[in-house]
Amino acid sequence: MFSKILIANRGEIAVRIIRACREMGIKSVAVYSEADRDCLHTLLADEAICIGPAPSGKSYLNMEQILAATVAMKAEAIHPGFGFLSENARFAELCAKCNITFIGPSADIIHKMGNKSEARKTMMEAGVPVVPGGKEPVYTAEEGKKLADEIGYPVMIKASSGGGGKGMRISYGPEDFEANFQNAQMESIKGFSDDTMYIEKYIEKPRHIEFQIMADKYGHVVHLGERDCSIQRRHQKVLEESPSAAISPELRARMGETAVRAAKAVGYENAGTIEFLLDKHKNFYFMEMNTRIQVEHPVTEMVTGLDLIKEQIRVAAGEPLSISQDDVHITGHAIECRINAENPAKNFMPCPGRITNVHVPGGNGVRIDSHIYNDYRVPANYDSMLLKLIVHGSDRQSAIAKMRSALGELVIEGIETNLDFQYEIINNEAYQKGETDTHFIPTYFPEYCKE
Ligand code: MV4
Repeated sequence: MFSKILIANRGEIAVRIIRACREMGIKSVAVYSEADRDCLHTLLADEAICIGPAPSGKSYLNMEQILAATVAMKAEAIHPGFGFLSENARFAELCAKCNITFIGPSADIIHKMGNKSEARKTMMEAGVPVVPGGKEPVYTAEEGKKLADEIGYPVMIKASSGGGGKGMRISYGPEDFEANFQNAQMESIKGFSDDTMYIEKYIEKPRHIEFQIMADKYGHVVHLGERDCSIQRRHQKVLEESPSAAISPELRARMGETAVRAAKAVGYENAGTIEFLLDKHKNFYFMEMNTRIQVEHPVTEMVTGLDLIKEQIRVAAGEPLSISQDDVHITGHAIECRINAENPAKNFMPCPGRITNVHVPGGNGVRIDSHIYNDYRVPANYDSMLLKLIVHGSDRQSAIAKMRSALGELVIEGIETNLDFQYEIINNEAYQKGETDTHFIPTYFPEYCKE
């Protein structure tokens, strides 16, 4: 086992990883930017080292600086968390070259899955159902239109390097295809320096269902059930839960087996997520694979009883998985609400500033993952997520009741947050009935979706 791990991240997830290290008897090293001297991860780690100025590009994304810090602090491994360098194949490669263990899959796999059209092709060849559409990428509107005419409208035009809805357009018919293709491709060239596009059938009002998988170095792969992440605003997840209200044990078994097959097809190692779209007829289609631990991993931890960060560290150190598929049991229901420093009344504009007072809920089945504290100043340089409130109940209804109660107790003063918006979602009748798809927020909260 490692004796020291450097955490190449900040905030809530860095704190989460420090705690896992401490429980495992592993020393933790925090890295921090000049804006994060007083951030909880900096204060909580066994050691901390400044890696540069506030802008991410000069600190949390500065590969050379982070590798130099790892060598200087004599850490044997780096946990990248999510965001920042977590899905950067070049960084994983550099770690390998420096003889530092990157806690995640190999650079090869990160690279392969980062290319969405290649991932799609790999999955098709492995017999994993993908959204109907082309097998090969396209580079011109002319090629794209030919394919779209074959698939049948509406179609989704997607950038191969895309993510977070960037470089993505719907085309409803041949008359609007070219303009949408050009716009999507231009966005992709600007954002990702890549003109590679692919075309899929447009799935109307799908659910976003993702399966957590975990794999070791010996070819063992397990799935840990699904998370329903359909409630999103502008491609940002707002609330996640496990299990999904839409999935029967039979469907879970089939989708889970598919997720395991997808992971095995690429020789996957460490934690990963297979994203599916689930249509109204309960057909499921592979969409993307995320090669990192995700923000919403706690809901899976609550219903499986596993610690995914510890498991990541163990398999990265060469230990076999601590569980087989038969040991995985989904118990009860978990929901996570992301509490962000943003103002719903002002188009969810980020609202950094000083937190004057925090009071967090507690009790049976209530978990808080956060880095905030009284008098903490939220810097403007980074993501606005402040706190994840996660509850675990015996079933969906009791988890909803627990979340409503916990949200009511949570107090964050001094800055604007989306706490009231989360409360409105939990109290929404359609939400309570489990009627959630990717259009949930625009459908029930149109006032929050004005441009
Ligand atoms: C789709 C889709 C419908 N059909 N692809 C949005 C982000 C990107 N990762 C993929 N996305 C979608 N792809 C096809 N063929 C609908 C979406 C989509 C969506 C997906 C998951 C969660 C929220 C969403 C909101 C709008 C659109």
